[in-house]
Amino acid sequence: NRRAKQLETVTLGMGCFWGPESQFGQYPGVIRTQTGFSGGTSPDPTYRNIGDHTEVVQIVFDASLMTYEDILNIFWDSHDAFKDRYYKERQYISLLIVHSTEQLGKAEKVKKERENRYGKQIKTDIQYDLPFYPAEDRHQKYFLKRFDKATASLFPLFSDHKSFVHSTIAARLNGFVRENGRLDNIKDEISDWQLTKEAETILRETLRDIRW
Ligand code: MHO
Repeated sequence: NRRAKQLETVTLGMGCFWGPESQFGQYPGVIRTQTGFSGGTSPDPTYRNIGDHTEVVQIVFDASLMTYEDILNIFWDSHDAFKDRYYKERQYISLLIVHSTEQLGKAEKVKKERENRYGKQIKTDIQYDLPFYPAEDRHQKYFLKRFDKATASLFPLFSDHKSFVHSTIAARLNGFVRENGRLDNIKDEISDWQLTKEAETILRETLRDIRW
């Protein structure tokens, strides 16, 4: 795989962050996913002390495989951004953090196209490059961690919990356990991940253990 990667970050609030982390984890253009909090002003947000922040998923994607517009369309297709009010103040609002003026321009354009298509105003709160605070470990790769055996065999492949969370493998499997993504596609990708033979064997066994 000699293609030059073009890494870009996107930060999305679309309800409880467990779901979107799993959903976006399936796409071959997605390199890494992480849950967290953003969009507010209160210092050091946590799940129990979220203040005026919103649950978000932060995604690093490869723009040579998937465009920012693709991500925006998946984002707006996958939650109701036409509502004025959301359950629990700002915790579950529709939020888009843009990380560059280029992203802002594209976001405005896609938003307008969709508003014309649906004849309704999109209420997504669009903010410029606000800080992202990672959520607690237990909220990272939440659905994958429901599979005790799979998690136990994957953990030793990583030096620490953070590198597990940041891995493409964990992102894909966290999608896969929720029926996001296909087993064949993941198997095809495994050789791109430059794993050791041992790690590859563990991963193939883990895949066999989960979902069925
Ligand atoms: N426990 C909540 C949502 C969790 S999400 C991390 C529920 O299932 O209603 O906000």
